Amino acid sequence: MLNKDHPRYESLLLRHKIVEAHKNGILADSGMIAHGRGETYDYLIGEKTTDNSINTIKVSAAYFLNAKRPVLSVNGNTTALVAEDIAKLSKMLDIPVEINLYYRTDERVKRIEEVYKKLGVKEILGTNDDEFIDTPNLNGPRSPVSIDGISKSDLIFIPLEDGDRAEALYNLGKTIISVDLNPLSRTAQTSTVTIVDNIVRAMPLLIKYVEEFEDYSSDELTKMINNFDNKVNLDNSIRDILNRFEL
Ligand code: PTJ
Repeated sequence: MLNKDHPRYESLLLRHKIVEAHKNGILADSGMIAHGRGETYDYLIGEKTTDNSINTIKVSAAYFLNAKRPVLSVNGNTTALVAEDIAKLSKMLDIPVEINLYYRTDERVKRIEEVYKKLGVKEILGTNDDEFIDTPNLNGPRSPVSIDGISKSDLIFIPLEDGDRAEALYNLGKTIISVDLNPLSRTAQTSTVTIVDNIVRAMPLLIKYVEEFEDYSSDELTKMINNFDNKVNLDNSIRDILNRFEL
């Protein structure tokens, strides 16, 4: 039983979600380790969304609204923590959710599919009955993607993963928006836009800014996008961590 007065209640609540998702066959065993890594970086950034990340989330909203075929790629950790927000964004923008797992088993795919079905997501791709195609220049379990989803998309949202997928998709000319508390990860370093924040804080803000910018013209959105530089964003994120060590 979680005590709401506990000074680290929020953090314990997230751990509880992670443990429950593991028991329910949604989270990979390694998902627990990945969560712990995320917690460490969250501690270093002060467990709050920085001003720099608010700007990055605004730019991400502009990218989503300007894209033709965005896809929300989900794994076990994302589903454990923010399935409701993913479903909300999918419905708001009328875009698919695609299941793409590193530790892929038919059983886990089925469990994750059930979560999004229950939340009313219309188009769930990457399921066991989908048609797949390999991502060029990418080996491993994340390479096969849905022919109707990631393969044809122009923007892919890839939260909470590290590896070579972001780079392989970026090299195909796609816009990659990642969420990763570790600004030094390969995914963070090779994305078009990297939101260095906890996904549980970033998702509600992303939804808020998508709603807020819905009536912006394409020119206004493009201006926001053109003023953004991910290298500067990542440098700022690292500086935010370093500043916390100044005595
Ligand atoms: O569900 P599967 O089979 O696809 O497996 C998913 C995991 C997460 C196990 C797999 O992709 C993996 O091993 O990922 P990594 O290499 O541990 O990378 C996960 C990244 O997400 C790390 O850089 C963490 O810092 C980051 N991260 C973890 N939790 C959060 C986070 N970033 C933002 N918010 C979080 N809550």
